[in-house]
Amino acid sequence: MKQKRILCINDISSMGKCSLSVALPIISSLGIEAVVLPTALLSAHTVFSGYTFSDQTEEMKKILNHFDSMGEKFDCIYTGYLGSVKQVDIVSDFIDNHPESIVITDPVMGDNGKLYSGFGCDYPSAVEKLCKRSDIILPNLTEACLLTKTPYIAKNIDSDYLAKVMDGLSKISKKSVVTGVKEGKDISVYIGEGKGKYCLSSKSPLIDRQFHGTGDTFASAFAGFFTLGLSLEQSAKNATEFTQMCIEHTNNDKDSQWYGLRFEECLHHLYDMKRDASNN
Ligand code: PXL
Repeated sequence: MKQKRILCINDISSMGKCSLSVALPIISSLGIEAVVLPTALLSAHTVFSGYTFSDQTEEMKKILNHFDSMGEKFDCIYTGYLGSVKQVDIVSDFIDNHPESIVITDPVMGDNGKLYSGFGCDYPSAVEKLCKRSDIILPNLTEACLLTKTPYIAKNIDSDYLAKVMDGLSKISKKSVVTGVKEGKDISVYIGEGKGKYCLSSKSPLIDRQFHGTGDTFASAFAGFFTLGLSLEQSAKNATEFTQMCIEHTNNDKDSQWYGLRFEECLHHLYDMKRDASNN
């Protein structure tokens, strides 16, 4: 079978595992070629104070033009952290010229009800334009609220509130997978596939500790499984299970807090999940 190929558009943070340093190993572990397009080079992710930031907008244009001059095609275009409105436009134009690709967008822009530092208040509406070009979007609840202009609620989410958010997302993208929905002592993932059509994908006990890079881990695993041909539901389940394993493993290490998930020691589970999928 021809090897699948994903174009991963995301930043590279030297320290604090997230973005490309998570996407590359996860996608490669699934046997997929990961072609990486860095949007920015940071010394550490933006939750560390004093991080350095080198914007790669000009380089991105040159790299994408080079790919196009070679006639390169991608099974999937998976986007994460984009540094600016301008970058969103560059990526949107590239997507418009590549209708053959599945487009999976993780609209990385915030967590815990807040925009990440470095993004202006015009950023969510630019990301909305990108989401409208996507087959599937993978927001956390904060990002879902920013996209749908719904006030963020941190916990005890009820069904009316959830219906409002999911219906709002259905106007932006055909399919969405929303992570980080806190319901009582649990944390859930929901799948939306049109107005009034949403369902619970998974519910796990909430570990009340902040882990960095969980969204990137989930999105990378999801993009990988979906590109391999698994259904939306199964891709979301596998990505959740893998992320959960990484969280539990990291939770045993009290010093790991801001340095991201200890996903490296869990990568072999991806191989098992892929094998189980092909045996079914
Ligand atoms: O994990 C999301 C993410 C990606 N990239 C950068 C970040 C963050 C979250 O803080 O700062 C640079």
